[in-house]
Amino acid sequence: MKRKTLTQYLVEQQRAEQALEPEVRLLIEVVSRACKTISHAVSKGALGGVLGSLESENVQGEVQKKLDVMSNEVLLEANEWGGHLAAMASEEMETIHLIPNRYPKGEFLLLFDPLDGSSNIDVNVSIGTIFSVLRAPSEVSGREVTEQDFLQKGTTQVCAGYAVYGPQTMLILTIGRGVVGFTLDREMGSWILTHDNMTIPEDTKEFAINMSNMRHWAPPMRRYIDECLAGKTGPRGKDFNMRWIASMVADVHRLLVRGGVFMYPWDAREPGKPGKLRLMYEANPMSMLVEQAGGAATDGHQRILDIQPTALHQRVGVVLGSKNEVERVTKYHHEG
Ligand code: AHM
Ligand code: MG
Repeated sequence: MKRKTLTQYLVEQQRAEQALEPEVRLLIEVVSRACKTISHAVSKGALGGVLGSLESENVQGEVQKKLDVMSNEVLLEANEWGGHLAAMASEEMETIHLIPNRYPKGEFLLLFDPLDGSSNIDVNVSIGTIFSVLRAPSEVSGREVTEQDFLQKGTTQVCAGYAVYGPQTMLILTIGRGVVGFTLDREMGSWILTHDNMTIPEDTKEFAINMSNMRHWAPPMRRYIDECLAGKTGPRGKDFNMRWIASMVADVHRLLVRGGVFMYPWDAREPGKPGKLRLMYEANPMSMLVEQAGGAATDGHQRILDIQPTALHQRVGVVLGSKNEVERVTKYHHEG
């Protein structure tokens, strides 16, 4: 059987009811090509001299790994010249990156976490790249794009996806018509459609959370996990399994393949921050993917995609995955 490539999939989508604009198709092709470059560097590890940290810190005060910075540069360079973007924003950069004047500008805004799961780089555990695409507000033509133009709700995302660099390198994508997965064929250098119509079952017996933070959680979060841990004889009447990879891409990938619920809630270590994960680079694109796969995503109180961002690097609590579990966690938060 002849396998479908990413390009074929995108061309078909473009032809089907004009579901994909040509500029977005180009954008996805360019991002996926950059992810191949990053995948190659990741797989070389110590042989490529890419492991370890730099002296620098990013805007959130986190020490930058060599691969964080390299991946950021790969994505910027790949996307600057194609004429499809108005500007970019990255978890690793303080402010937005404008398209240099020597290149034509397009209608779209690209946001990314160039290398998610940084703490796993040096220990050879799966990591990834997450991206989100917005349409620039129409009034930007004729003026410079500003940070404010990026502050759009997740519901306005045109497409979203991630690449996961694991035992296989995969690209998972939504253009708002379900979720599809491609596996990188390293010999051919092409992305092959291997996971058509990825869906998340409504129920699950598996949760993902960093349990070492339990003592810092709010009471509704503790209640939910306590009930899961009580097993068959507890209020849930079933045993739960737990997984925590500490790379959101890899944890979300597992949900898309076999269901589950992923949580990074608010905790009392930093009471002023709503959570650890970033709304624009992590929570919004993953929430779009999860919803498109039939799951749900909230911050414990409201749908993540409905949150009006107020800052580019805004943080948020995250509860996403199998619908019935996400609804339960959210209900517990409403009950207080
Ligand atoms: P990063 O973007 O700096 O790598 O941080 C985000 C990562 C997520 O991928 C993961 O879910 C979380 O941080 C793990 O955090 P912790 O080490 O606190 O368990
Ligand atoms: Mg990240």
